[in-house]
Amino acid sequence: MNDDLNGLIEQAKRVLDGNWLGKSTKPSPHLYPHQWNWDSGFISIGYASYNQKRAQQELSTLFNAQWKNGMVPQIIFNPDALGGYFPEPDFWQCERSPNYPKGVLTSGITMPPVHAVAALRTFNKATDKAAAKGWLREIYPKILESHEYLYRERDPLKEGLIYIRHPWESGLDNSPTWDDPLKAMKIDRDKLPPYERKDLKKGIPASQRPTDFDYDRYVFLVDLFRRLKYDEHAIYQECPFLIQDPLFNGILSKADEDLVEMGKVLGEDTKKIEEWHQQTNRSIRNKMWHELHGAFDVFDMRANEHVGTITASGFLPLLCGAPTQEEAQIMYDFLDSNSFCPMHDATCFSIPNYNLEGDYIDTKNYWRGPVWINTNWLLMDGLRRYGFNEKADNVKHDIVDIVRLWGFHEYFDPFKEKGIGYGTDNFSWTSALFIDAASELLESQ
Ligand code: 9WN
Repeated sequence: MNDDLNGLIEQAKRVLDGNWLGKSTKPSPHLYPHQWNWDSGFISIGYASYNQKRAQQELSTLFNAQWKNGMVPQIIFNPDALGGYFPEPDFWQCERSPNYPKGVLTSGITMPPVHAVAALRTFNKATDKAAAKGWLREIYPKILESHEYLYRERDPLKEGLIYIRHPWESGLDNSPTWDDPLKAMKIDRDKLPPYERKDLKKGIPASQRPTDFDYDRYVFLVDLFRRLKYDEHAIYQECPFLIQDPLFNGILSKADEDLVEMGKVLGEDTKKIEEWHQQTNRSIRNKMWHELHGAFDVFDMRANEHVGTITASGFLPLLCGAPTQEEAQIMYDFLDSNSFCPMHDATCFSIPNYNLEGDYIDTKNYWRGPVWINTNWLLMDGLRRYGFNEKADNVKHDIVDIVRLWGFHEYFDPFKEKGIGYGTDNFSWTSALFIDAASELLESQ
């Protein structure tokens, strides 16, 4: 078993080497040929356990593309790989914004802010602490600025809750949660700018990707942003998709906590960040708790109501300590039920991204039911925070086993009998987080 795991860790490192672009890592060889925001966070967590220099470089390269208003873009385009993905810089037209940074090519939206979590982990794993502290001093103010951007520009009600304005910002593009908000958007297909999907030309079945209905709405939103020159105030007035998401806010609040830790290492005043964390936790608890479902739910700011479609994202606030112990227990009972694959059930892997008994379950379609390693890695920490250690260990073992059995895929079928991974192969965050989880397992033996 140990030989097996050591061999697989070496294989995972080779996947990351293959996706290494010189200063950052692309998510996969063909489907995603550029640098992605939260992917880089997860990738650096993998590097942190064996290559401190790369872990730092991954995050530093991402923050070199930070916008002047502090936003960390969703994609930093690789100029040598243009033409293989949609949408690319010619479509985003981000130069219309006065905030667009010089010398880089980026998209005009952001993603869940995992970077403080990744940076703290990178620092904590460093053996040469003095050198790592030098890097921390450089990255800390940049991550702080990115949180400032979110609280300043994306929290109009000053609740400590950030809204996302595009499903791509959630990182969970076609989650069933977005179905109703996307359906409620009134768009005129004839007025959409012409576009061609590239994702369906990479050998992945269309049934495992978002639909054309989804893409029309993704494109509508990008077109709106560029017409509004990426002005956040104007976007807030006009954007039909404005969502407060428990995954995004749960990660932000955890990242606040880790930013405070980083600030303390550097002797900085962290009072403001502590207040952000407290307020975000309070508001997640007060505004996002769904009594009926026993989990946190997305709040649609346009419809002014909960969406009511619970996915595994509804458990993410365990990570930042938002729920009370009593609420956490209610969530746990739901999470460890047939809905999300209970422990000791030999037929499935935990934790599928969407309720296995839900109305829209599709276990091979992207964010509509498969198991994803990144969200599970975060949930593992959330479970541990509330003392659900056996379940956390179960999630860790499943991360390792699913990769051992089916390889470094992007996402996986939750049912063991299917025996299959989906999406692209040689996926970077699957490899990186496998390295992290498998190394910890080996160390604990
Ligand atoms: C759009 C890169 C990204 C991930 C997202 C995942 C997918 C992109 C796409 O790939 O989204 O951002 O083109 O489908 O949904 O979480 O960051 O791996």
